Amino acid sequence: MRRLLLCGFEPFGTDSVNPALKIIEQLDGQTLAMHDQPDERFEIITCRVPVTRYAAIDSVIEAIGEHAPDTVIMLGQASGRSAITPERVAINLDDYRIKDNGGHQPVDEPIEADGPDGCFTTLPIKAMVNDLQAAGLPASVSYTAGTFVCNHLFYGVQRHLADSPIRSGFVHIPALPEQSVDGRLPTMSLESMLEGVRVMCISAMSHQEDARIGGGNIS
Ligand code: PCA
Repeated sequence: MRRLLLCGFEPFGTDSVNPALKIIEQLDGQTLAMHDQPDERFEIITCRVPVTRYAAIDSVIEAIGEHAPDTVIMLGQASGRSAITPERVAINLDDYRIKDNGGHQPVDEPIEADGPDGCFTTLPIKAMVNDLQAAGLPASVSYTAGTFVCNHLFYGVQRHLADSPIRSGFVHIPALPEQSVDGRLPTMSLESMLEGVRVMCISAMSHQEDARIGGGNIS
């Protein structure tokens, strides 16, 4: 059976939960059917990722070696976002506003000395956003994954898989309602995010080519 590796970060900063971790815990071991091919199923395997520079990349590279997936989707929380946002690009820069869970706080350091400035996702992100929106879920392409550990992991995994047929990319998800009890952050329910991640997994496994849909930001 084909396999999709779904990676989710642990809690970090002042948060005691991370929706990414809750999602991978619930989807671990599930099988899903491809678009329009109910008989063809694939399995979701998962990887719990520490919010620590380099250790995060190592944990996903190890899981890729162990499970030989077709596709890798990495999930992280982006507090303040109100939609599910597949990321277009990772940049070769660590600039942390807070310490990671290992106590590191690099300022303006490259992730890979002499590595390329940026790496693009190899997931069909416009098709994924289209499928999310068709399912009634708020979604848009994001053109920055930030400069903290999510971008760091995204960059490291894209570099590791640069010459591989395995497709990979990163998706930021909003905070959970319980992370915004003062109502200051936009949130999304765990049920909606679970549905969204299922939709994205099926979409990524089903679309060999990305959809050609106009988009981008003007700002
Ligand atoms: N979000 C952080 C790191 C871990 C996570 O879930 C980020 O956006 O960099």
